[in-house]
Amino acid sequence: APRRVPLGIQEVDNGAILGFSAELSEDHPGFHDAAYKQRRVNICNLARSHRIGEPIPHISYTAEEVAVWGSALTRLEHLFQQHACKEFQRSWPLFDLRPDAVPQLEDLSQVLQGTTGFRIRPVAGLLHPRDFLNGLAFRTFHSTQYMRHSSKPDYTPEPDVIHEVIGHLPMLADPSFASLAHAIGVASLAADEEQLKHLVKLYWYTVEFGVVREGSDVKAFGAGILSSYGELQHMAAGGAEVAPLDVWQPLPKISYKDGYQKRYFALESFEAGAVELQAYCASLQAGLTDEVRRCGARQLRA
Ligand code: H2B
Ligand code: FE
Repeated sequence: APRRVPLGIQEVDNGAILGFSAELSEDHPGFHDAAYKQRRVNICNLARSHRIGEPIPHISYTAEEVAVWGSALTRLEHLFQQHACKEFQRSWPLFDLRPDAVPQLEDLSQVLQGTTGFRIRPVAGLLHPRDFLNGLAFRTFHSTQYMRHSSKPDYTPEPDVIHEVIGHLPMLADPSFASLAHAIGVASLAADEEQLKHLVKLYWYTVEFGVVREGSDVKAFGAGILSSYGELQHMAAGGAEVAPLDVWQPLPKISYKDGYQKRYFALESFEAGAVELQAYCASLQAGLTDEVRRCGARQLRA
């Protein structure tokens, strides 16, 4: 059957969870912790039963979870002034994040709606890439609500509430960045499987691991950098190559497990990045700009 293109966020499935969900894999830091796994099941069930339009369920975080949150926040915050891009720093105070309490997604969603109109929808784990990107088309960010395992406070093999809130939300509150994320989302609606693979890479090397030029400096805007103390230091220390992003060129394979990135892709600005992404996205709409589309397809095959 042909794939049904969702017409609204209600038609985007939030139940297709990849990899981890509540059943953790053997190499997950919480694999041997039965209480942690039960906690995950409970929080995941809340996400599964959430309906669009309802408030996001309130979670009472435990003292242990608050401690993990607080230490991540405190350590990261010290690095932002020097290494986070100016858009991130401008949005940061809006969310009023404090080390002594894990913020509630419902409150954060309200803040976000007042800036770029993006809203948060809770999700049980790593969502299927097509559904995740489709959500962005409707200005919806799917966010997990559980905390990483306390034995590895600096590491998580999957998205958790620290990654989503500290890494993603400040950027989504920025109008230029929000339009870039929205452009990727809209393109995903029309994308076939091959095009989707490229979009997932574009998302990965911008929204997750992107850097942006500010004069002669390179600053982080990707959530995977900004929510990881180790990755941010790695980037700040010039530990990786920095290449310009060309949306038409094939991008390296994504790995969730190879440690820090070996190469970052840099935007000249979010405005320029959004324009290029929109051109690529337009080329995915069959018949719209044949010339551009052929040129894009040729480059992607090369
Ligand atoms: N799911 C969740 N819950 N958070 C993410 O940040 C996320 C996701 N990112 N699914 C997506 C996939 C991304 O890595 C790309 C589109 O695959
Ligand atoms: Fe992410």
